[in-house]
Amino acid sequence: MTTPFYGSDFDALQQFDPDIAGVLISELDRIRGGLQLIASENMSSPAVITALGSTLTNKYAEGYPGRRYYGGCSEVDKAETLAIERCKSLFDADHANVQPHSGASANQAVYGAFMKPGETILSMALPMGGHLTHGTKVSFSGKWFNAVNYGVDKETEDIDYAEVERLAKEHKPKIILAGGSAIPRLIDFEFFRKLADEIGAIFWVDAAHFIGLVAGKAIPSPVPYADVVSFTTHKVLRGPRAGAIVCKEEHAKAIDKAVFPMMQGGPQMHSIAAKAVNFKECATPEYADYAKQVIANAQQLATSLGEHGIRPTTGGTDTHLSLHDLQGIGVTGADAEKRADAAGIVLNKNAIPFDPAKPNIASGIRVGAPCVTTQGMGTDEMKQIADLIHTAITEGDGTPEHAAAKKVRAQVTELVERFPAYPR
Ligand code: DSN
Repeated sequence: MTTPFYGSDFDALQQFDPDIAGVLISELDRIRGGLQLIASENMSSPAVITALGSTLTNKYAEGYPGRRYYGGCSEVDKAETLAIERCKSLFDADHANVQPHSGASANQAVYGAFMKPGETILSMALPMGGHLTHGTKVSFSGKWFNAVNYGVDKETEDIDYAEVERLAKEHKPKIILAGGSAIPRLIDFEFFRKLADEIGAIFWVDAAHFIGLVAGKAIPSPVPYADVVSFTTHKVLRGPRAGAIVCKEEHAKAIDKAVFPMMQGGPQMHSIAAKAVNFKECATPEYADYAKQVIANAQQLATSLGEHGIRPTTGGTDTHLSLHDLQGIGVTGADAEKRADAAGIVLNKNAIPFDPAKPNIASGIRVGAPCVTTQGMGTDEMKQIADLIHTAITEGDGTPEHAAAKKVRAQVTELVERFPAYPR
């Protein structure tokens, strides 16, 4: 069959560059051959990947649709306009900017829109579940801005709302930020909105982790409450590896100027086209079912791991991920990650609240259900996966040759054959 589309010519790539072609094949084999439980990963659709592998990668289009600094933008303007309109409609937002290259770039633009160097932001501490770009000293955000951090309550392990309020009133930050990368529970957006109004701050939500659940109407949306919501498009949302921002109309100009020209140059038009495809996918009933199943699976996984003594912090999850304290079974996060990996289960070590261990060792693991749910697995499979994780991390030694790793790997293989990733 002939096609007017020019791209994704794998045979040509294989002929010209067998090294990189080999990497593409073996990465696909790796994805297909194991269980992917990294909470921030997913498996984007062939439609999204097709848009990514297109000639739109060639086009310079600095500016915005209808207002570009280059000629020849008629077609990419269509792609970006579709992405913007679909994004606004999906999240019922006043304004959308779909140009951020990543979550970190999106966050950079939010700082750029609202803050001057030296001003104060109130955000969640990284070891409590926050994110590098929320003011850590190693990131631009902590080098250029004054970050005051809140954490979680010692008893509930959920956001310490009393501390948030106390710090907000004491430090009067320019921005109050909610969101992070290891928060299993729903965030009380109404509380943050009221507090921000009380002290005259901007309320920003970094929804990168859970925005896919919002898109699928499986959890409440931050959009009606926040001044600005930044997110990535590749986590539960299942789009290309990139970022986006939605905001209230009054902030539209400031956000657009901060994304371009303040923080970025030419937008990645192939990625913007892939975002448009993804937003269309997310508006379907199938995606809504998927988002609900992600939560059901994450909850089952958290419960079943807890039954093995792998304690879920906060007692469980409302979202796509759970964070587990391994101290009860005497295994470090680093060892657990290595032992699971040796058995074909990919997850990550993670600091737990008030973690006594160093971050590169950690006392916990973070597990997420987006990938395995994309593969069609349900709660029965989550119970089995919890058993496999427990066996791998308590009996294995971190080598693939160990009997426990082999035993678990055989069951992982059987499971991924029944629920294949990217079916052939
Ligand atoms: N690194 C991502 C995560 O794994 O949560 C967040 O940026």
